[in-house]
Amino acid sequence: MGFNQREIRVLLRRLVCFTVLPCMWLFTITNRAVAAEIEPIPVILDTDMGNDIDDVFAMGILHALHSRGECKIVATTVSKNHPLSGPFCDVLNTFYGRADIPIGVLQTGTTSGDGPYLAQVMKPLANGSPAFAHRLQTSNDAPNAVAVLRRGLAGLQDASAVVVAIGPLTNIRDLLESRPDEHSPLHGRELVAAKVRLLVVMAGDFSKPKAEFNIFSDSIAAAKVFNDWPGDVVACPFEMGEWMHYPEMSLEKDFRVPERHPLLVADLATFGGKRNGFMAWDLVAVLHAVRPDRDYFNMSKPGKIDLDSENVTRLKEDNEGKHRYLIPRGGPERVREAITSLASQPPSIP
Ligand SMILES: [Ca+2]
Repeated sequence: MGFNQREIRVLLRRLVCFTVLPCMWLFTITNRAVAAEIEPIPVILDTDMGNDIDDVFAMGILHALHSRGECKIVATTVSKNHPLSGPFCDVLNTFYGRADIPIGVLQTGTTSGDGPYLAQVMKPLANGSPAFAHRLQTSNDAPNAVAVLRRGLAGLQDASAVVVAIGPLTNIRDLLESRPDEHSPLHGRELVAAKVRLLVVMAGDFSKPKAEFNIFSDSIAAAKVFNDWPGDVVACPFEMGEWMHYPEMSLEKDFRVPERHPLLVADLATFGGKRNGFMAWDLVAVLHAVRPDRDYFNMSKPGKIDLDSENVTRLKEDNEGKHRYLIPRGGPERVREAITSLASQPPSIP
């Protein structure tokens, strides 16, 4: 039995309609779904680099997540007004192959001490050359942190950014109160409402009535942020660092390349070789900021975080509230493996 030309055309048309087109449609939506899933999260890190060692490793983790395509570091801002805090961030950005990430520094912060490792890491070698490559020589040459925050946010898609603050909340408060400028016609709070989908802060202590460093170092700023931030806030409180220690074994065994590693030099300067690991507050905050949906942690009920007269943080539960805080979930092994693998991941340029 044969087909005439008209019958062949009808058969071909049906073949295209019922097989080829559905396959193309399925291929397109599958590709879109995959693309949406792997779109890197734009992240802004605000750090008091120089006060504690965990900021150093948290920044290392963030760069590892950037290298893996999970996030894109849009800007680094510094909430510690020390001349070497900005250059130290430049060292880490450069070490990980991203010297072009903008760095902003506040000029009148509440913590300005030398800290344990800034001078040691930035100390030149015996021949006078820098131990680690960097361009920024002093924080005084860096632009103001709020200008960098505003410029970074203004260039992002709406509701896309995650801001992670791992120091006193001075810059974050100043961002909220910032006025329209050449970067955006929006007031700071409007700009945040438009661009930021999540603020993660290492702040507070919900397990005992105790004032935590990032809160009491600038409690006015902290209160302002908890009262006025327009979107969702997740706090990584002090007790998460008690639960999650960065283990000594990782420092000894995981860092193989290159020979001089700024994370290890900073760790050595901090502990003088007597390594016992350290509380990983800021590492937990950064991990949650980029991977909020991995069930690493339990979450409190929603509510509103307030400070009392002693700067103790408390969450008043409210189903409509936008604040939550992280709670340990079982044993620390799974999170410990994630943070040690990421912190020791060799630098690479994606
Ligand atoms: Ca910190």
